[in-house]
Amino acid sequence: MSSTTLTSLASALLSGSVKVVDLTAPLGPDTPVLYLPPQFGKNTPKVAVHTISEYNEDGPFWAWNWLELGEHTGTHFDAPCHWITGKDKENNTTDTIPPQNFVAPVNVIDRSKEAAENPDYLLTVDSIKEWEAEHGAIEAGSWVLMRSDWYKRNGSTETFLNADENGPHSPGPTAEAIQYLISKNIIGWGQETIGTDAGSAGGMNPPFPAHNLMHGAGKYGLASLSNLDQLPPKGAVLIAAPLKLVKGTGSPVRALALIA
Ligand code: 23J
Ligand code: MN
Repeated sequence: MSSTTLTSLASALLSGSVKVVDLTAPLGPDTPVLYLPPQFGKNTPKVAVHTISEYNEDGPFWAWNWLELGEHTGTHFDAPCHWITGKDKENNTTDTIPPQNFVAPVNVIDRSKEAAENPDYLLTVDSIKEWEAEHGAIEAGSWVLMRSDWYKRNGSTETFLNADENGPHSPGPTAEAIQYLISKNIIGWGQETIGTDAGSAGGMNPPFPAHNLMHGAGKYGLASLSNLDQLPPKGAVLIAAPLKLVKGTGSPVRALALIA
């Protein structure tokens, strides 16, 4: 790569012709967290912020806090070791993933209309192929994100999880769609809902296919993304780096996109 590429990027950032879009939801005690029914075991806690000092007798000139925070909370990254299918993959933890993988091109499939009409909407292989016919092929090494505008519900756990007596209702991919994306050798799959899978995914084959299949292929996930309505279908660059947690299975991220 020539140095002029970076020089022109730097000046484009300064002039504002390249913009930075924040794809991150606010992270705090009100952040919705996943709820799994008892047959699936334990749940992750809500965020808690504990004050150490606040310019007082506990620290006269400074304020600082410590956090109680699940790895899979808010806008977050799923590492391959998160799922049993990815547990023996190379470089499958947040501290061993090559940093080159944290910056990549991004494809955004807008299915917000479909999700508004049907909260159980599932993205299919045919629907991805239609998108490719219109916008161009999904290239190896790129992210694929589904826009659903679901992030607009993240102010409340009830609207975000959207559960009734039959379980949660939120959009996501079919197992076949994930298989297709893996065949394209993408770097990862992400969406705006609480996790990378649909609300109905516990009953799919395999259960939670975005987790099972993507991580089994050594690939990554991004969940609870925001503001995907500000991205073009193609041409943006996604920056999403998890904390370098030792043996981490995932991590909250500040996900950013560069758009021109
Ligand atoms: C554990 C079990 C099921 C799911 C998840 C975690 C997530 O969505 C996650 O945050 O990885 S669906
Ligand atoms: Mn996760």
